[in-house]
Amino acid sequence: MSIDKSKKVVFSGIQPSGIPALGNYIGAMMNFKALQDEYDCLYCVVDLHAITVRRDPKTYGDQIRRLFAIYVAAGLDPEKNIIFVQSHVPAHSQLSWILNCYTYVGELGRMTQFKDKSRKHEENVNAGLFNYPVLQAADVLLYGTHLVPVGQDQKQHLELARDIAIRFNKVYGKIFTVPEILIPKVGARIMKLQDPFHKMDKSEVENLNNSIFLLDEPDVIISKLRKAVTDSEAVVRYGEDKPGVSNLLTIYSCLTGTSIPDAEREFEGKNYGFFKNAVGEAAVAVLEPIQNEYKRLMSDRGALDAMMKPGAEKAEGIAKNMLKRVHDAIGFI
Ligand code: AQP
Repeated sequence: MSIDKSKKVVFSGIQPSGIPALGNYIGAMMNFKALQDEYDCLYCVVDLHAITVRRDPKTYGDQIRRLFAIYVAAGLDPEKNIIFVQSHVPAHSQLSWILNCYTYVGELGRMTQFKDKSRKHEENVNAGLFNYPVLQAADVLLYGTHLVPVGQDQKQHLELARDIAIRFNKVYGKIFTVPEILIPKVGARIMKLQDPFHKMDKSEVENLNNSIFLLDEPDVIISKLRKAVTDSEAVVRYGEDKPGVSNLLTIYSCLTGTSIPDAEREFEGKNYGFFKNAVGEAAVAVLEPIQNEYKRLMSDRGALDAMMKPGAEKAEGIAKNMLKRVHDAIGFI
């Protein structure tokens, strides 16, 4: 694919910081898939972002490959989309440095993810963690992106990316497209199964029953959903007073394409055991085919690595042009 000027451009990425969780799938990947026919889409394995936390060099390469394979297995077509690994395109780091000079320390210090992650990784509050949103701005702005499909937690970062683009354009003219943020109406924040007040993460380590990982075996998926926290009302209803049940209803609704009111009607008079089983079956029905395709792709690492090349080359071609425009605008010789 090359960028077709008549189509809008979509960019998004996921960190190879573990096996994606159901939250990543519902909040981000399902939208990636839905957009691929109508837009020119770039989907990135953001491996530079993920090194804000220490990674084991012996396993990091495979973690990156796994996420790439999951993208493809989940239905992102490498012919239709530009699917690539961030570190294969040096322009991301290069533009990131430049944009650092158009971003204020005060803005970065206000980012809630920086505050949360600084608490979570007290022993390694590195400058990369602080500058993370600037690299994200570079990712998006390099491709003239119109739309960025993300979950709710990324809204603040993308608002900053918009501010950086507007600020840069004010000085140098219309260099960057100011991107719109595309957050799903339902499923933008899937919560932990055992603690529905906090978002489900792929880097979950404290309690593995909190997250469903896309490569969990079907019996594990069913068992995690059976153990999900609910309440004592025994009525399948969506409401602020029912965070556990509402989270499960959201998962069911997104995975089956049933609206929340229809799902409530479907489970009227049914007990929580029945409801949780149905959510488990819906998750297995969606994830099992992805897992089978993933296994097939991972069985031939050579072919998988070769699949990464065209995406990186196409992305690099577009990114280099934008970087040149930025350099010219600034006055580099
Ligand atoms: N729980 C979620 N519900 C809906 N969308 C979510 N996203 C993440 N969690 C949820 C969206 O997934 C995309 C990729 O985000 P990421 O790579 O930052 O994933 P993560 O699971 O948040 O990352 P980690 O490594 O597990 O880090 P932390 O410690 O932050 O949890 C984004 O579009 C995101 O919105």
